[in-house]
Amino acid sequence: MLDGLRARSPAALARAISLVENGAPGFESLLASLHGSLGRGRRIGITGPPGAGKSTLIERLTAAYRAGGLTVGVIAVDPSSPFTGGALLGDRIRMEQASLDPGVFIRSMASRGSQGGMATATGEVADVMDAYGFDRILIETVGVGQSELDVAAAADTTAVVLVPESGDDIQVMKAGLMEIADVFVVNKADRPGADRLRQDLGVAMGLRSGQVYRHVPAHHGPTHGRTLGEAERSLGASEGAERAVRQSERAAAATPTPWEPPVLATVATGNTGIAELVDALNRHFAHLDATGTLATRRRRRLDLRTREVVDRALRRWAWSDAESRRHLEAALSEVAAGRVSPYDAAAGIVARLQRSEGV
Ligand SMILES: Nc1nc2c(ncn2[C@@H]2O[C@H](COP(=O)(O)OP(=O)(O)O)[C@@H](O)[C@H]2O)c(=O)[nH]1
Ligand SMILES: [Mg+2]
Repeated sequence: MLDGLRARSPAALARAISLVENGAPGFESLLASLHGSLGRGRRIGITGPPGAGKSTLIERLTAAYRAGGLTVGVIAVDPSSPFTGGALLGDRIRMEQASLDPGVFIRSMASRGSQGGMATATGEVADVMDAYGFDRILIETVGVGQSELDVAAAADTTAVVLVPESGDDIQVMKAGLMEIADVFVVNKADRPGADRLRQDLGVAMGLRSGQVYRHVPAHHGPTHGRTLGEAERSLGASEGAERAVRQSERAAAATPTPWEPPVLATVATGNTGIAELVDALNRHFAHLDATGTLATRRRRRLDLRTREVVDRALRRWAWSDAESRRHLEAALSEVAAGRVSPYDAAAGIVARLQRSEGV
């Protein structure tokens, strides 16, 4: 399989992705072998409510990247089954037009990954695509819950797609999408209310960056944007004002300019605003790179991945043990009868594992 991947065989890629997605025997050693080839591809999360036009945008983005000579891997994460979900079936039919091109590979992930969280499974499939050599890896998720936010967190750049239909802006604040957005896309800008939504998002972003600046010392006068109490504490009773200003200026120079998520308008079906979106994604990546945030994000990703692999190994170890399963079965009728709590039953199983392995 490794040879096939190195030879850039699409069939080997499809097999490798299935192996990883299903957590089939050997998938972890495959991923371990690929680790040295990672880091070329840029991972871009496209998230937002169902029907916002994420798939249509991805199709347009893919076409734009292909026109620029870049190859594209697409991962569509959808909790509904690809065989029953009508919308996803629609996606597939439209996406398959792109997949006739060998520079594009599209994979729908219906399962949450049998061996762990959806975010981990998605990240592992993205690794395979990265190692294979795709320049851009686009990950579509429906932005509705924590697991989707986790998937988005696994990307280098996250674009949040909204539409000028009822109350998306409010939904965004509630769902935590505001915090993860590097780029906002107001799609269906051909519909009424698009300008209003862009304005609202702009105002919300302004409020957010206001909070960011509150922690950056001001150049002229230390109290601007902060409470007097805070300013006094940071100044100290004996410090001269000039010295405080010099310190503020040094701190401001050392703080990289924060990224302000742009709010773009697109009409995915009309191919409008796509070049601007490509440009915004490029600018964000350049910003990540220049500020060292890219390395930080990727390091955090590897930290999470390593922890997840440990968790997975522990789960496998605990439940592959026949005694653990027997202990659980034996305890269950007591638990069901209300005589033993699940916590006591679990403690018994853990204690037995510790004894048996001499932990
Ligand atoms: N009017 C209009 N419709 C769009 C636009 N973008 C996508 N659509 C339509 O919206 C529907 C949902 O699009 P889809 O890409 O499947 O949304 P997803 O669920 O976010 O992936 C489809 O019927 C698209 O043709 C747009 O910019 N304007
Ligand atoms: Mg879709």
